[in-house]
Amino acid sequence: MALEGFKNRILGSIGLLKGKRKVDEESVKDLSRSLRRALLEADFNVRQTKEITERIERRLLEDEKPPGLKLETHAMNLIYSELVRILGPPREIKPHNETILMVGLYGQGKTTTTAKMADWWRRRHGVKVGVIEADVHRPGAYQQLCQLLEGTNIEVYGEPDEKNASKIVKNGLKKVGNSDVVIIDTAGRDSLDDELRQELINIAEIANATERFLVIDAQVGQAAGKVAQ
Ligand SMILES: Nc1nc2c(ncn2[C@@H]2O[C@H](COP(=O)(O)OP(=O)(O)OP(=O)(O)O)[C@@H](O)[C@H]2O)c(=O)[nH]1
Ligand SMILES: [Mg+2]
Repeated sequence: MALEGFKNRILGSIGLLKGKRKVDEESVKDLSRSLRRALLEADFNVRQTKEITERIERRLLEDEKPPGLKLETHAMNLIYSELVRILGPPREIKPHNETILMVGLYGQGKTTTTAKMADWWRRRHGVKVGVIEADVHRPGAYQQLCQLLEGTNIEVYGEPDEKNASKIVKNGLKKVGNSDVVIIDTAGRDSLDDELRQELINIAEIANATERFLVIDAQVGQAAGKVAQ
């Protein structure tokens, strides 16, 4: 697994500080070099890699290590906070009157994420969640979603024999639209072709979604930018 490799490379970089009680410039440079290699191998952008490693170098040398914390743990916290920082600030989504449209390329995890999020909201916030399966291309998509949500009281709306996704969304909203959170799963393709694009535009119009979630495999690397565009 590429992500497993990335994790091990980061742990290996931090391991360079093992046994040290204070940072010195040389070990910080070693760590930075090792980390840079790990990020580039994980297909991070070159400019971003430079920025991250320079910030970590600087913070390791300048930030005060909290007392009682091992140097390695301190470095791990710094790396974690820098990686999270590039994701941007978090945004809370209130589980009330939300309609979420799941989009993305073929086989990226849209249906699985739809089910996971639906069940998460139900358990975490105790709100009513309804899901609509609007993928008319993947055989068995409706059954897949039903199976993933088996044993929960989440209502899954689908019309396995209907070929018009917009129609399913329209009917689905009538059926489960009064839920606190409605999640709509859509079809994916190898690349966004015009037909799918139009289908998505139509669905988006009908769904009037409050959020659109783009689902991308975590191993996709820099190609994610193109998909998002
Ligand atoms: N390891 C891992 N596998 C996942 C994850 N999410 C989904 N998968 C697997 O990836 C495969 C595709 O997941 P789906 O949820 O069917 O993807 P999709 O985007 O709905 O696919 P299409 O409907 O065919 O476009 C399945 O075998 C899932 O079990 C995840 O977070 N981690
Ligand atoms: Mg799917």
